[in-house]
Amino acid sequence: MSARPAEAPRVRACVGLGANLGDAVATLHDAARALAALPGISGFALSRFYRTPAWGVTDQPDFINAAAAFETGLPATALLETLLSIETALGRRRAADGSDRWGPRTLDLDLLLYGDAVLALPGLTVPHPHLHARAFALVPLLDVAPDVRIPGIGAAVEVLAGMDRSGIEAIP
Ligand code: A4P
Ligand code: MG
Repeated sequence: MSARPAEAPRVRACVGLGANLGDAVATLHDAARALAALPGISGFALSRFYRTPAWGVTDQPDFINAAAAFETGLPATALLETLLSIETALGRRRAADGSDRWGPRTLDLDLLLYGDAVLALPGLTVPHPHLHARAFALVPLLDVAPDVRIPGIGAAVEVLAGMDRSGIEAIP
């Protein structure tokens, strides 16, 4: 019998997409295409696109936000590296001193969930630390993963039910 390499376990990953500089809608479409084209991805789903008021640092343009869900065999750390390289390829530039935290950006890709994993690694926290506090992330997430649970928190749909989602509008 020939030995076959063990297949990596497949996990449903959920990624948040956001942008508020340049042609944000076009950039999010490009980012979604790049995600869907990753090797070994299956079951790719993309949410509607939403216009959302800026959260955190509010004195900046509205964002466009979306979410994607897919099955992958990539480990979470490799997936995050891939997300960061897609951000860079599509024009994201970061301030070296981190002074642009929560500020305007050409593209932000956040690993919201990686199956039911809870990770606290250098440079990678999953679930994304603010997911449960951000309607702009939860609304699109529920388009692609209506049954999803946030480990340690609960069903995403119930978390969103208690939140203010005013100003978040799907783009026709
Ligand atoms: N990092 C750790 N865990 C993760 C994860 N789960 N996903 C690290 C992605 N990155 C993760 O990120 C800084 C570092 O976080 C990364 O290098 C990675 O190693 P960043 O994208 O450079 O910094 P940031 O995005 O400015 O900071 P942060 O805290 O990630 O900001 P957020 O949470 O991304 O928020 N309002 C609206 N309406 N819509 C938005 O999309 N986005 C932000 C940015 C603020 N307000 C917004 C929106
Ligand atoms: Mg980020």
